[in-house]
Amino acid sequence: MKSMQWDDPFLLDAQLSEDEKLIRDSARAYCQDKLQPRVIGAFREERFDREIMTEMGALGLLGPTIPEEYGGPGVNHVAYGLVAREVERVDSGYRSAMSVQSSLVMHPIYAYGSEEQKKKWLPRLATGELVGCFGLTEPDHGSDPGGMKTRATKVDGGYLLSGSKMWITNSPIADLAVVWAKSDAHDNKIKGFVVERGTKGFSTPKIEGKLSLRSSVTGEIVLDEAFVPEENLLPNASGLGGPFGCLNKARYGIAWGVMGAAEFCWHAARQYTLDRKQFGRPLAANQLVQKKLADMQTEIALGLQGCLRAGRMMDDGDWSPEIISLMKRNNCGKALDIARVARDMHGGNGISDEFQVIRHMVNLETVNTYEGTHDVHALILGRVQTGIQAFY
Ligand code: TGC
Ligand code: FAD
Repeated sequence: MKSMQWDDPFLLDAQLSEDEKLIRDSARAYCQDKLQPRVIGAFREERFDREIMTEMGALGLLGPTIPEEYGGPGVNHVAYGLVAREVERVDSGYRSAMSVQSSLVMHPIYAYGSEEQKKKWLPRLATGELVGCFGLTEPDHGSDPGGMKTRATKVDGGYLLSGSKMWITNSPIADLAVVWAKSDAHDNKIKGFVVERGTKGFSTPKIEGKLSLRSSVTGEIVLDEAFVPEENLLPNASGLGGPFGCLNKARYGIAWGVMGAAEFCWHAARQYTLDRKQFGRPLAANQLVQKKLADMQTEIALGLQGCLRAGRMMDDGDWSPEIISLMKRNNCGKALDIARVARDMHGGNGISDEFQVIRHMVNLETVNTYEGTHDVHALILGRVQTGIQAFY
C-alpha cells in the first residue's frame, strides 16, 4: 500500500505516454515562463498581446490535432487537452485565444474545406501568422443558433453576407473569420464562409468593459453586404452540424482547460491556508478549511480522470457529443465553485489581482456560459436519457 500523491491522486501522469508528457511539459514551461509574468498586467489593462499567437505557433500549440501536411503537429486529443490545461492554469482568456484558433477556425477549414482552402490557410494559422475567429452567436440568438438571422445571398461569383455576430473571441484582431449564415442558394441551410480582413462591408468592433476574460479580446462581426467569393465557401458543411462539429472539439478542450484554472485555485488556497495563521495556528489546521481542500482535490481528480477517458474515446473514434457535454458542464461548474471557495479562503487578499484567484473566478463565469451554458448542456444530457426535447 502506498500513501496518496495528494496533488495527483489517480496518478494521471502514469497514464500518459512519453510523447504526451513531453508536450505537456513544454507547454507548461512556456505558460509559466512567458504567459504567467504578463497576465496580471494584461487583465488590468484589458489587453491581448498579439505576439502570443506567434509564440504559441512556434511551439506547435495551435491546431495540435491538425496533420503535419497542413502545418499542424498532428498530435492526439489527449495531448491537446493537456496543453489546454496548462494554458488555462495561467488564464482562461489565453486558452480561449488558443482554442478558437485551433478548434473553431483550423478545425472547420480542415474538416469542411477544399484541398485549396486547407493549403492556403492552415499552415499560416498554425504558425500564428494569421489569426482567425468564429462567428456563430448573434445578438438575438445565443443558445439557439438555429434561429440565426445572418444571410448569404447568391450573386455572380460568390455571396453577399448580411447580419451581425456578437461576443466573438479574437474578432477585432482576426485576419479571417469563419462565419455561419443561412444561404439562399442552399435551401436556406446554414453554411460556413471564410471572410477575409479587408472585405468591404466587414467590420469587427471591439466589445469594451468586460469584467471577465479581460486578457482575451472580444468583438462583434458586422456584415453589410460583404462579398465572399465562391472559393471561400466551406463546401463540406451543411446545417447546424457544421458549427456543432467544431464546438465538440472546443468544448472538449475547455473541459481540460478549466481543470488547470481549478488546480491553480486549489493549490493557491492550500498554500495560503498553510501559511496564514489566525487564532494562533494555520488556517489549514481547521476542519472547515480541510473539508474545502478535500472537496477541491476530489472534484479535480475526478474531473481530470473524466477528461482523460473522453480524450482516449476521441482518439479511438468512440465518443459522442453528449460525453463532451457531460465533461464540459461538470468541469466548468466545478471549477467555478472551486474558484469561488478559493477566493473566500484568501479572505480580503482574495479580492486582490496579485493573488489571482479572483481573476480565475470571474473568467470562469464566462467559460461556464460560452460554448453552451451549464443549463443548455443539462438539457442535452436530459434529452439523451429521456428522448424528450426540453429546449422549447
Ligand atoms: P438540434 O436539433 O439538437 O441539432 C441540429 C443539427 O445539429 C446536429 N448536432 C450536432 N452535430 C455534431 N455535434 C453536436 N454536438 C451536435 N449537436 C447537434 C444534429 O444532429 C442536427 O443535425 P441534422 O442533420 O439532423 O440537422 O439543434 P437545436 O437547434 O435543437 O439546438 C440544440 C442545442 C441547444 C443543443 C444547441 O443549439 C446548442 O448547443 N446551443 C448552445 C450554443 C453554443 O454552444 N454556442 C457556442 C458559440 S461559439 C462559442 O461560444 C465560442 S467561445 C470560444 C472561446 O473563446 O474559447
Ligand atoms: P442566452 O442564450 O440568452 O441564455 C441566457 C440564460 O438563459 C442562460 O442562463 C441560459 O442557460 C438560459 N437558457 C437559454 N435557453 C434556455 C432553455 N431552453 N432552457 C433553460 N434555460 C435556458 N460565440 C461565438 O459564436 N464565437 C465566439 O468566439 C464566442 N466567444 C465568446 C466570448 C465571450 C467572452 C462570451 C461571454 C461569449 C462568447 N460567445 C461566442 C457567445 C456564447 O457562446 C454565448 O454567450 C452563449 O452561447 C450563451 O448565449 P447568450 O449569451 O445569448 O445567452
